[in-house]
Amino acid sequence: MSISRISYRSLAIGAVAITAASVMALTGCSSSSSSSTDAGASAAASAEQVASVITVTDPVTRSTDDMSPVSESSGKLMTGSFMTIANTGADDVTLTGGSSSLAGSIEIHEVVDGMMQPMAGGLVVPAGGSVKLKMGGYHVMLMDLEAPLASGTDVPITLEFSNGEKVDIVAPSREIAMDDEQYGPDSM
Ligand SMILES: [Cu+2]
Repeated sequence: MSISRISYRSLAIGAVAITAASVMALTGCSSSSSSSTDAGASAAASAEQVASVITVTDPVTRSTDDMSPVSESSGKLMTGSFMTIANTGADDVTLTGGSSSLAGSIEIHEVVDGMMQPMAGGLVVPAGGSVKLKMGGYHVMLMDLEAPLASGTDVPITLEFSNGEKVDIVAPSREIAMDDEQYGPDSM
């Protein structure tokens, strides 16, 4: 059993106890019910927090050009975002999807035999390990771009993980060759 599960359980018990106290205060004639309600609300908010085990480094997005793939259904451009995702937790965590204000939707892709395809089960980030997303490998696919993506654009992305964690990143766009394995800040 992990430490985080123990703390969740104790938080949940605390929230129940405070809720009961609030009900008693409301049903009685006490004038201090407002402070009890505030305590219950903050305890509930704490119980909803997710232990943070995911870190994302060196995010970057490929700016679009005439090599960029186009959605057959919508006719809109798509492009990939690349980064390194690390998991400091004791359990594997899966990148399941995400969203971006610049894209209609987001998919998690892998490249098999030179063809990219969605990963139905998401991308597993192993406990205590990391996964590098890169050209020709795993990537976050920004589907149905609202507009062509010029180099130097800040691309906001929210990544969603199987442990309930949501990570907001900015993956600035830059020109990346289709066969470029070097895309990090050091190679600019
Ligand atoms: Cu893709």
